[in-house]
Amino acid sequence: MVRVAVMGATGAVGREMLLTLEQRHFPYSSIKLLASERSAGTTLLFDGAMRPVELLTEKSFDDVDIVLASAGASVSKQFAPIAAKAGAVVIDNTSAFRMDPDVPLVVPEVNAEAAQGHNGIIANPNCSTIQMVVALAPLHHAAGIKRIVVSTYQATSGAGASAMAEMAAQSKAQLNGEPLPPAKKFRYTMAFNCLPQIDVFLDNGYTKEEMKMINETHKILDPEIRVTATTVRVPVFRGHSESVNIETKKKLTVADAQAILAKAPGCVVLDDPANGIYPMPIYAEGRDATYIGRIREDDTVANGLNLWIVSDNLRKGAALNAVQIAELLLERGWLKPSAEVQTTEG
Ligand code: 25A
Ligand code: L14
Repeated sequence: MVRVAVMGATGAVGREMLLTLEQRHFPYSSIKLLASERSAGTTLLFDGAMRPVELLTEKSFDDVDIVLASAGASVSKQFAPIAAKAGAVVIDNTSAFRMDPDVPLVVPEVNAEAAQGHNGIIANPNCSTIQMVVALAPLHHAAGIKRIVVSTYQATSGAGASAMAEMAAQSKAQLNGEPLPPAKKFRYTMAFNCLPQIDVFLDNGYTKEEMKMINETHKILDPEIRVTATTVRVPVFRGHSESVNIETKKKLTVADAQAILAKAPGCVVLDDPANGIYPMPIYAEGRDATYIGRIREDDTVANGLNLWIVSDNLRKGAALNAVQIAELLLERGWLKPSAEVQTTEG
């Protein structure tokens, strides 16, 4: 039994973390809901009881074993090291530590072993990266992926609860023929639009979201794979979709890829185009799997495949992956930092 804290418990991801812990009967002995002064003093329903939301402070972690963090990168940068120093393991859902060489970046279906080497902080990858590597790792192990070209169709919930509310209000106004509320969370109107920008632009012309997909795929799966990405926000509340083109060293037929993915952990093949069967965000919403369909050969290169990959960004893309990492630490006895294990044993 472990003592759990959720940092950013009132946000879109924090709420999904609580729901996921409850649904999976996570063996907690106590639970702490942490947020900013905006929501400290309110309550949230968790596992059959109303629980108080507490203000996050440096003293929040003294009686905590596992922290699930999703209060933004700046909050994690400030508080994750404090929590780790207090003896907790932080599973951090923000971008703060993902590319830190001392911090494992973990998708349990793909690189569970990496979690063992933690020093008190484990990073949860970006939502778009997670669903892509869950689907591509089994194909990479079978045939060696050389190159990935991905375009994403990302839901607004990735930008938080207020971003979802902004799109809803704009949609309602548009359909009622009223003036649209101004864009705040997004740079332009999100309703009935697509925005080819997620996060800020970098010097190389890519957005930060695009570079996260590239760099994180290298860290989790294989630094040798060449990856290029275009990330686009679409007017969907929940569920990211991805059009993915891969080139492999060995030939994979459509049937090969379907058979490999049908057996792969966390993957569900929905690929029967004749009967209109393919993954969609409205189907993935609230579910745990990564759904793969529209698998077809790309005959413009030697060994090319196209795939359509969909998953719930708040679920496998964030909360579920974090809870799975926590379950992994418990199952394997990896709660202690690896440095401490070495000191005590050697
Ligand atoms: O993923 P998000 O949505 O971006 O959330 C990030 C998380 O990080 C926390 C934050 O807590 C949130 O839990 N966080 C951010 N900075 C932090 C810090 N410095 C921090 N935690 C600790 N230290 P929070 O306490 O800041 O925010 C919780 C409430 O405050 C609202 N809010 C956010 N920004 C605001 C603001 N209020 C005023 N001004 C701002 N600038 C925040 O709104 C929340 O109520 P919201 O966007 O999260 O939700 C708006 C309404 O929607 C409800 N709601 C939220 N999620 C869901 C939901 N309803 C149904 N389902 C959901 N999944 C909220 O209850 C609210 O009514
Ligand atoms: O890096 O706005 O985990 O949809 C994931 C969601 C970055 C922002 C991350 C979004 C975030 C992104």
